[in-house]
Amino acid sequence: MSETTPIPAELIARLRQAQRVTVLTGAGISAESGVPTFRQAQTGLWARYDPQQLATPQAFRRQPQLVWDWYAWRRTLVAAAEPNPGHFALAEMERRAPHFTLITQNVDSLHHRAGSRAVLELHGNIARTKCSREGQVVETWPETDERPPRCPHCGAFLRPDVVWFGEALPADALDAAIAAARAAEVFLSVGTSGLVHPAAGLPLLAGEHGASTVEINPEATPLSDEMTYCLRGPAGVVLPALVAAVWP
Ligand code: BV8
Repeated sequence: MSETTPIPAELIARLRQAQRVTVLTGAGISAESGVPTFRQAQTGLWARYDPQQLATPQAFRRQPQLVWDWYAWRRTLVAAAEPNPGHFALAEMERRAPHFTLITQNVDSLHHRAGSRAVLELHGNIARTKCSREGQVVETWPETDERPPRCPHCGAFLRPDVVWFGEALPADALDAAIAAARAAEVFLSVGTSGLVHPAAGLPLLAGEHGASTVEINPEATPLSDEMTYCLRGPAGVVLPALVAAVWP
């Protein structure tokens, strides 16, 4: 296991007395659960596809079956995954901090499965399916060999209920995330490359409003230089250590 940064005593003190704690997570927190991150080379038959090209309305319009099959493959990966100590540490933090908000870019439900309750899903959830025309969530549809299946109400293709590149984020989740970033005394940015907007702007917004900001990531990101602290290490190791140090 690579060396992880020791946790500064001043961060422990700040987090212990913080009333409002906000956390943003990205694909990196699910890496130790075996869910490939968004920019890690994809495996198997998906290796030749760039997720950034597939996760778009254009790709779905051009190749609906390919995009549907990609998400079906990712749903099986996610279904086989278990929350890891990083997810559980954030569920514990939610129980300990007086006011706690968890914002995630992930679409894998692992925070919910680890016991986190108030989760803001900025990019939707791969377990939900919606009509590509009317936009409403569809729970069941007639068994069919056709891929994608069709909306039982209007006949348009069904699609995953996730936010693709070029699509607006759910306004209520984004508004709540912005408010939680502005109000935070401590803001943790965990397992995100800080490349995808508007999520990547949240840590900077928190810092501009006086929060102590903490990046938890084995690698540096474009956000690193703006952060108050950078804890270099895997979320599954650093987060449990942080929670144990702050709330022994
Ligand atoms: C929008 C769902 C406007 C689908 C995803 C400026 C402002 C606003 C928009 C833009 C802008 N500039 C460009 C844009 C457009 C675009 C964008 O940001 N492009 C980028 C690439 C330049 N943004 C959008 O299109 C957004 N929409 O702004 O709409 C609008 C407004 C009104 C009306 C119409 C339109 C929509 C973005 C959402 C895209 N959907 N996901 C799906 O999952 O299939 S984003 C996708 O990337 C995932 O959600 C993923 O979570 C996210 C970000 O990636 P990360 O989570 O950071 O994962 P990544 O692999 O990149 O990094 C992993 C990190 O973990 C690494 O740093 C690694 O070191 C670290 N790590 C690895 N192991 C560990 C670890 N960390 C800790 N522990 C470990 N063990």
